Amino acid sequence: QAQDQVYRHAIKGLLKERKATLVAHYYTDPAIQALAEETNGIVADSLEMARFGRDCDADVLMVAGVRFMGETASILSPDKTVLMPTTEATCSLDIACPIDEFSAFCDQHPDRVVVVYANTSAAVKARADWVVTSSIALDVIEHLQDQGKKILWAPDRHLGHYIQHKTGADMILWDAACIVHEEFKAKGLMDMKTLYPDAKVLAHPESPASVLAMADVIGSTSQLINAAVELPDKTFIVATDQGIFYKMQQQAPDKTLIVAPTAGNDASCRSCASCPWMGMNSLQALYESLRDGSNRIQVERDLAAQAMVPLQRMLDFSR
Ligand code: CIZ
Ligand code: SF4
Repeated sequence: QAQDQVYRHAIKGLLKERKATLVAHYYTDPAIQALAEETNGIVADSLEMARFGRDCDADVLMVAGVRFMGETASILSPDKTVLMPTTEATCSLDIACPIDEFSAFCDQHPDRVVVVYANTSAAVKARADWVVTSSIALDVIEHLQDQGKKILWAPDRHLGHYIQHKTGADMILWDAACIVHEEFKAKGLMDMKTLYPDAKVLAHPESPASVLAMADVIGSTSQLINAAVELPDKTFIVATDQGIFYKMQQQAPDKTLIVAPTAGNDASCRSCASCPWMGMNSLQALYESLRDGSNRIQVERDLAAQAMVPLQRMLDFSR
């Protein structure tokens, strides 16, 4: 705790000195989210992180999150130095969608518009027609559906399935999942609802269909936070990474927030609603990266230019 105070103080000094802005995801350590807020940075979902990073006036962006978020920042802000507390923080969706296999899959379906989730490598984005985040995925697919397009969706199959179910769009799905959301269990949720009969269920669409079927609100991180604030209910069971509770409780201080159950017992719970890669963003790692200018993220120029096309489409669409 005392050590944390030392890091917090040192990080604040270095952010000023380096003209750096801290951009943190909702799933990172609350201590890092608080620092971002106290230093005119931002705590946000991946779409807002990208936009804020691009538009803010800083020489250095310190991106606390997972690797694709640093890559996106680098692509959108070529004139800023992008650092991360760690370059080891990846994502099970990114891992499960390697560019060679993905590109071959796209080649097999030349008649389809390629839509990829933001949680992918720069190379996968460069192969796509559209990039989307969970906050705008439904709107983009509806827009493409209105134009009569057939869609190839990657990588999250739960989110893809949810959108397909909701819109009836013609979609084929890549087969990958988020190790955190995949662990939420309908059976456990059922039991929890009998314990809290008045609670409303808020779920991220990366959760399995059986969990989504029990949800009162399905949405991206920012949409779930808004729901907790705006709905009149007092108690919410929340199926997404626990990191979100920092911001959700701050915005909805009078609400009771409960983490949705993961696998039935601790032994079989791999992530327990807490992303191991997001968890690598420690105060110490952040401090050292900022002090040394280490863990710089740079996307090669030609690749960045290609990935920029579907990213720009996303940003223009969401405006
Ligand atoms: O699960 C993730 O990594 C999310 C929700 C990313 C995002 O879009 O903010
Ligand atoms: Fe990837 Fe899931 Fe972690 Fe988000 S929470 S970074 S989707 S593994």
